[in-house]
Amino acid sequence: MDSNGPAGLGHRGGASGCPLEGSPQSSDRSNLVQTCLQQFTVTVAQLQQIRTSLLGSMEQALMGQNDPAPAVRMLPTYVGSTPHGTEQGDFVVLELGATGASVRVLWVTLTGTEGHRVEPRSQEFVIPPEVMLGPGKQLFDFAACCLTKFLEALPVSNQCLPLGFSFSFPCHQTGLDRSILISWTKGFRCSDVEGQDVVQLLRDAIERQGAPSLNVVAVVNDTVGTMMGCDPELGPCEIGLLVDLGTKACYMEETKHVAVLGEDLGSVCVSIEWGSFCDDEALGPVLTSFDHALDQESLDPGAQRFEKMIGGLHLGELVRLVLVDLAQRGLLFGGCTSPALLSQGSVALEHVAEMEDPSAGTARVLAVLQNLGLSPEASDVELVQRVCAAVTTRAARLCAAALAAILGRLQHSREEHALQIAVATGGRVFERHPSFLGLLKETVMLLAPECGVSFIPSVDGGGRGVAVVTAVVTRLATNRRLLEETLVPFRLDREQLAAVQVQMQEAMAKGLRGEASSLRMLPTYVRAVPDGSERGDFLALDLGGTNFRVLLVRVAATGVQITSEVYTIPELMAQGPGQQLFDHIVDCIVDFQQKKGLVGQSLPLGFTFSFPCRQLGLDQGILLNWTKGFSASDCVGQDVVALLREAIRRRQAVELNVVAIVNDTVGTMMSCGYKDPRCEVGLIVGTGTNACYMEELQNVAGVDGDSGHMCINMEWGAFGDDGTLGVLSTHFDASVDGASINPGRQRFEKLISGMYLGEIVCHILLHLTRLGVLFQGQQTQQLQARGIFKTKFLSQIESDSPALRKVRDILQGLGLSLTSDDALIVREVCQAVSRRAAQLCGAGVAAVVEKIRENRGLEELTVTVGVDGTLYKLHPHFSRLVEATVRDLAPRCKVTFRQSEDGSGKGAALVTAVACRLAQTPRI
Ligand code: 0WK
Ligand code: BGC
Ligand code: BGC
Repeated sequence: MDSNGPAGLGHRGGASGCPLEGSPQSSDRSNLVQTCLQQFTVTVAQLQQIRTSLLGSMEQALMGQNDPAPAVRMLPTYVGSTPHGTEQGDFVVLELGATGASVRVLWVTLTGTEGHRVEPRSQEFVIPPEVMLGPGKQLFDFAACCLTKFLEALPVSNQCLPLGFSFSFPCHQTGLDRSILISWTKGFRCSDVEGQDVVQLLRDAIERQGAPSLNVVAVVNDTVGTMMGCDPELGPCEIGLLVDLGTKACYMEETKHVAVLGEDLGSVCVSIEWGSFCDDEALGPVLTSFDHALDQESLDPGAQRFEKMIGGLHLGELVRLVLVDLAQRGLLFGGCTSPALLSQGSVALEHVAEMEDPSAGTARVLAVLQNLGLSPEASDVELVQRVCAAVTTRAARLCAAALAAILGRLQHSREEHALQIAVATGGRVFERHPSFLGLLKETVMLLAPECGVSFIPSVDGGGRGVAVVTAVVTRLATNRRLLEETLVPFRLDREQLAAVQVQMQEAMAKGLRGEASSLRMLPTYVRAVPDGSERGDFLALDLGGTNFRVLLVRVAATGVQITSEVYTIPELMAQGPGQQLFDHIVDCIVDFQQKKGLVGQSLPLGFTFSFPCRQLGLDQGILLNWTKGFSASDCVGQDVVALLREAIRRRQAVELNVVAIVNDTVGTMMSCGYKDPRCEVGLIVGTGTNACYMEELQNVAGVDGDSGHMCINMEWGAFGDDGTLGVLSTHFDASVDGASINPGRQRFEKLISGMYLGEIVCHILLHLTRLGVLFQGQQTQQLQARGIFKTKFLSQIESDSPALRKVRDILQGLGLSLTSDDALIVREVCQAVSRRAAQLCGAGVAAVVEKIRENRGLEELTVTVGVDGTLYKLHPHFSRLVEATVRDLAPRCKVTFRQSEDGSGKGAALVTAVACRLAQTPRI
């Protein structure tokens, strides 16, 4: 046995354990003691190595790599946001394991930002050793019993009290109220608990005890409680550091870096079970024989090696082992020991803290040693204090190296070298030891000088923090319930969708028969899709979508070539005098002709006019009403081709031959039909929405002929204007409709199309803010502004990762500050609104293709739908949801959705080309 380590008991010294002869001289003694204590010195290089190794293990564990098993566990806690101080209410907190061999029950009243701070009431119950080592059921019954005793003393009404369970052992948490114990630490060894959900065990015990109605809302580890208990004025703290009997830390990590979570849900508190850190290379050199001896005599040899060098449960024992060794080597207490000194655990943290307390002085040290049955000499005092300091200094420095590893992790994940961060500290080693925090700070400065770290002691051992987590969880649960209640009307089931399909088919039939129906089913005089023999140059106009386009379309044997220009229609013009609007259209055509060298050429022109028009012929369309934010005067009831021709006339020296007016759905169908002759349906889901399809002429009242087909513009945007969709419409939809320039009209469109989805989302966000579910209930002017929440935001927010960064950017762009919970809720609202829109659109398409199938008496129909529109094309999930709904509601139709590449301008040109071809073909 080397001279610098613990010796076996009893084979050295006299009856009272004192040596027979000649202790070394005091100077030698001091050097020999110094040599012994040298072992506890950890160099900066060793600390750096420990830091690096710990950081490596942390990142390995975060990435979910298990081979080899990481030396530390990184356990997500499901706590996603640091408190924002608005938490309110009364909460019961049960602490098990945070305070060692005792259970602590607290009553915490949170008063939000306004209220004054209310001191928690608490009571501590010592756990009998046999309960700490006995059956788990007994331990949880003991805890439930403590709860009952504590609450009996309080004037609690019988309302159900939210309880936060602080359980401070390594656990796999699978939810805010579900946590599986991995292994006991800190002297606990109850049976039948490891591998169990400790929340369920507590709930069962509370039930067995018949304790007053307590609702275990959340399970929290003491480090999380410490971090969450951080005074919001001083914090927020993003690291929780606990050195009590055990030691551990937690910090806020980006969820996308936590493999088991695997999604970008903002940040989550991850607790680091670093007590088990034991990298031989890094830690081996600093482990002393005293550490090995302590480990061997512990309940869990080989486990929690790092904790056994830092935790308050072990510091006293380490000091004791060194004192015994030094005494038995005659370097202390005259070589005398005492039964107390020789008995494990006789030197506690409190003793060490007292003996190191500079203000306590020699007297206190002597008193402690005498209580241990020793008769120390004055010279022993200084040596004993040095032993204490050696052990605790090492502990503080090792703890600092571990903290520096977290700082390194955050510097990395936040790409912030000069990290500024607040650390909440808790635990008796911090509270009781005079210099532990100071040593730790000093060492952190050494290891991470670039970081600005502030240390904020937790005020009441994390109890308040656990209550805050419980409050946050309760708030989140309430928010979830309120969110569900708000969004449930948007979650349409198959039955509701099938009902929409049937109602639409009925409205189609009525409209075709010319009966009263919200679907006008307008004949378009387009009887066939192009057959590929069309040729020539054509001008096309495309008005009614996001952009107004003028196109030159060259149809040749080799295909179709398009050149186009985009022009804007200012809102003022769209809502101004009709004459001004059509003059502007002609101005754009002239500008286009000049740019493309077409001046003086009178090319046949096809006009895509995406508004409801009763067509009296291919080149005659009476505008029935405006939609989509247009309301130009003196147009409704007019033939828009005539209006265009008048504008051309007003602009002398312009020759234009307007041949056809088509709806954008028809243009889209024709454009896709040019490549795919099965394309017999046109669908637009953009600013507005609508569909057309090839109907049997015999079914179209008011149009001569009963053979062949005609394309019908359904104007399905107006579906439900007769109230049929009333059941589906929510008060948010009613608000959007009420605020629109055409209230009561285009109800189906207002549930589906791009002009309105953003508005619907905005109204829901305002509603949820009023309920306090969002943005901490802070109403903001910005969101009140009409049209502020663009529909394109839905596409951006719902496009998978990094969803939440996008949500933040967008809402911060609107001047809103938000938490990650807010971001998640906003995304869920967007998903609910767009999903409903896509499903309703799918129900509409299902009605149309089923109509065609029934028209043709087919068992199975194969058909293509030509689609255009920004929402359908750009939203990440919209098209897939539409297609899935059609597959579900029209299983006997094999439907291909073909996105139009060139827009409906090409379609308008093709309709014009067909008209020109037919005009040249002599009628037989
Ligand atoms: C592009 C078509 C145009 C149609 C538009 C609809 O060429 O005729 O009106 O799509 O989509 P929006 O631009 O309204 O999103
Ligand atoms: C436990 C941790 C706990 C820490 C401080 C450790 O022994 O494993 O879960 O947070 O002690 O109480
Ligand atoms: C119009 C339709 C058009 C659709 C898509 C609706 O508002 O009434 O004619 O097809 O928008 O642009």
